[in-house]
Amino acid sequence: MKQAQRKIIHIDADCFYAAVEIRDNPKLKGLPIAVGGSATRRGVIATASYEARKFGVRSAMASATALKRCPNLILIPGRMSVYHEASRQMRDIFTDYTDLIEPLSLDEAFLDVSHCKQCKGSATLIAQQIRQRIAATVGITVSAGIAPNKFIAKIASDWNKPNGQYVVTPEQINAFMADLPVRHIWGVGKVTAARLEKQGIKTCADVRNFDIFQFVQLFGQFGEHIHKLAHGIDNRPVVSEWRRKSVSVENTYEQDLPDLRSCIEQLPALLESLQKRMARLDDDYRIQNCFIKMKFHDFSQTTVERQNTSAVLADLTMLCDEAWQRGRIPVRLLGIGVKLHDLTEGSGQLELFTC
Ligand code: TTP
Repeated sequence: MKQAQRKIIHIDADCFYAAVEIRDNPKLKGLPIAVGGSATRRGVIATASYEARKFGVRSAMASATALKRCPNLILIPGRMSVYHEASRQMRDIFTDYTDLIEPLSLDEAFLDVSHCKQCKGSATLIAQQIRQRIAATVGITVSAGIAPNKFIAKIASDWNKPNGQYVVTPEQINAFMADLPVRHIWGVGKVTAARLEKQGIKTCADVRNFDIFQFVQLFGQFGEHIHKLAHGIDNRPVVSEWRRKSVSVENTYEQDLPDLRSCIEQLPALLESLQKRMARLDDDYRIQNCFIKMKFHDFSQTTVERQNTSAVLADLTMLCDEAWQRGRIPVRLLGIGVKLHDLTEGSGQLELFTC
């Protein structure tokens, strides 16, 4: 049976740590900066701004070498907790489009948007929107590759870096792959590239001159892997290890909701948005209970959560009443949500005990 065409987006932030530092200290903009350990303590560079890269400063280089190449380099110690927060904000945006998210590192992830309904289902437009939202919310730029599989999407995200995106449609795969140097194939390092070159193989088009049996003879099982990827074939799914704990929606009102009745009047609209989000969950989730969040005019905030409640109007109304009684002043924000039980959790352990 023919597999349905997948739509994969690979998102990769541009000089991630350095971009976060520039965001938090705009005076650094346009200057050669790097995040890394001190040269006097044999530190290494984690990443460098594009201005520093012009001098040959690279990730994993000794900071002492980097300073030799670029004497005006501004070396900044890393702030991991800030990078983690930026990463979390990015992921929050991804989850608005799909739950099939496979993070590769703090600043990089695959998204399978094959079933995403936003932007009329166009992966190109979804990527554009995600990039705009990250720029507006996180304050850094990211690049994206859009393709029918992970392998090509990852290569494509580098094509228009920084702050750009590149699309490879199914029809364009052949042409896109032909000129691609074999070193771009995942798993092909310097040694394999040299071995391939000995056989006169420099590009994916050269690989395609061989049939798969010849290739397996020459390079063993790895040859099959190279041969498939050189044809742009990669059926690896996006594996999302991350599972949701809750789903929620909220709204900040232009004008405060003055009393309990006006809060209750907002519940049906919120419930409708929540149900839309819940419809995107897979079958392995069960609702544990329901909660409501209320932020009052004076910015104080309360959350009410009760066991055995569900995403139905009657339960929400009861929770809303309870939340309101805690403040009894106008409300600026109202949110509702459900806590989830994940049936896949602990399934590995079960297998250990079942014969
Ligand atoms: P990368 O995505 O490899 O690179 P980058 O985001 O800095 O730049 P580019 O625009 O070329 O993608 O790495 C992401 C972050 O991971 C990077 O900002 C710093 C960190 N990192 C290290 O700490 N050590 C390393 O050797 C590398 C490669 C990255």
